Amino acid sequence: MSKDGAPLVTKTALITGVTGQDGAYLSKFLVDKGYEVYGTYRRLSTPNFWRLHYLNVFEKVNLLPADLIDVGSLLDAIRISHPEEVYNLAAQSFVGASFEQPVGTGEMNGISVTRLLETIRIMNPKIKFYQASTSELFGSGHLSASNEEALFRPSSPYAAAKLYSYWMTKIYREGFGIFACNGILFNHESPLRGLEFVTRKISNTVAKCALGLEKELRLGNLEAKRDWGYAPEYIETMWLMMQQKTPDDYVVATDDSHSVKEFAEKAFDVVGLDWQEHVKVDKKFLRPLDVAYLKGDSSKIRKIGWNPKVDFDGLVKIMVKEDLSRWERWQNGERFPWDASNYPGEDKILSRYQEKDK
Ligand code: NAP
Ligand code: F7E
Repeated sequence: MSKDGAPLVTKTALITGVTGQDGAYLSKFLVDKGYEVYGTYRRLSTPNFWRLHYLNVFEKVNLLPADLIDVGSLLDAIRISHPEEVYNLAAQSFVGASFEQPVGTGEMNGISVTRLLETIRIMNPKIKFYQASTSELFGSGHLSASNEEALFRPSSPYAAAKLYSYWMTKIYREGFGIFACNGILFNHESPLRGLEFVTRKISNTVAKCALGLEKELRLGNLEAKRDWGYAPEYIETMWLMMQQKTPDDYVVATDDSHSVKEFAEKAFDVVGLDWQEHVKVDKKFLRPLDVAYLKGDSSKIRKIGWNPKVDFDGLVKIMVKEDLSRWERWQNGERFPWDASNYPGEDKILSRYQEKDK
């Protein structure tokens, strides 16, 4: 029995991309439900388990080395873990980088998903499969909220690759009878978000500005609008979809949209600073193509019991306060698993498609 007296589930799940934001939150969520959790990670020269440590779940996850590009490692991951549910979260997840590495992104976010679906079809077609699809599928040109029926107009190599894997997931469901779902998740953020994504870039830099460690926040397209939600609430929908009688695709969103400028303004407000004194526009952060506006219509997933609580203001506060507290602890000599203290910032990084101004 769990702490609150509810019976514990005794299922086994395999999560690909367990070291990422969603992988870490989903691991904790499933471990708390009583799942036996296996997670794949790829070999890196420096281990990257800080998020699992941060959530105190590292010891409870069984780690399996695997790269989605390498079919043998997928076969072994399934053979060793015997999962009932596979959550495919591993991806090259940064849209900006997909313009610089379009081939690798296509391989990783497109073909690799078919590789994993084939592994499941051949080894055990009863395994349920969750695919991390994305609001980027909707792309440019939408003026109102997008639901599951909205048109897809991908505007990046990232989105084009994810569109292929979205369709392959449907094809394996309809053609081979696999329980396969697409979670079409809009942007979801948290203090565990990667530092290159705009929300965490803002919250981290705002915290540093508040402590006098930084003066400027350099951003690209301030007018872009996104439907930003809170990641720990979003990962619950992944599980929820997999517990339904029939597999299906669901949009997950707050159904509200705000600009990058509004995010920055609110974030500086949290620490009592004026955003206009710190934010500078830098062409380096403009993409060859950008999606101007995204807003979701998540009525379908709400009908099966999803009820998120954190709104835009709440999200900005959570992120800024957590980054502020981390920098304060760090300045006081405390050492803990965390990414920002080792991050050089993006000034160090040159762009291949946008020459740095001479
Ligand atoms: P994330 O923090 O960037 O995590 C991505 C994970 O994929 C990391 O564990 C990463 O490993 C792993 N990975 C990358 N390349 C790999 C490879 N070749 N082989 C094996 N693993 C590899 O992303 P996230 O925000 O958690 O997103 C999870 C999934 O949801 C992704 O598929 C993303 O595209 C999708 N998605 C995200 C959002 C969002 O707003 N967060 C919205 C819609 C969809 P390393 O730690 O080694 O890099
Ligand atoms: O950009 C603009 C940028 O990189 C958001 C991924 O999780 O969500 C994410 O993709 C917006 C874009 O996220 C900067 O041009 C302005 O319009 O935080 P982002 P994303 O591209 O929306 C979707 C749903 C996913 O599936 C992806 O995996 O912000 N922006 N200035 C900037 N963006 C960044 N990164 N850095 C800037 O300086």
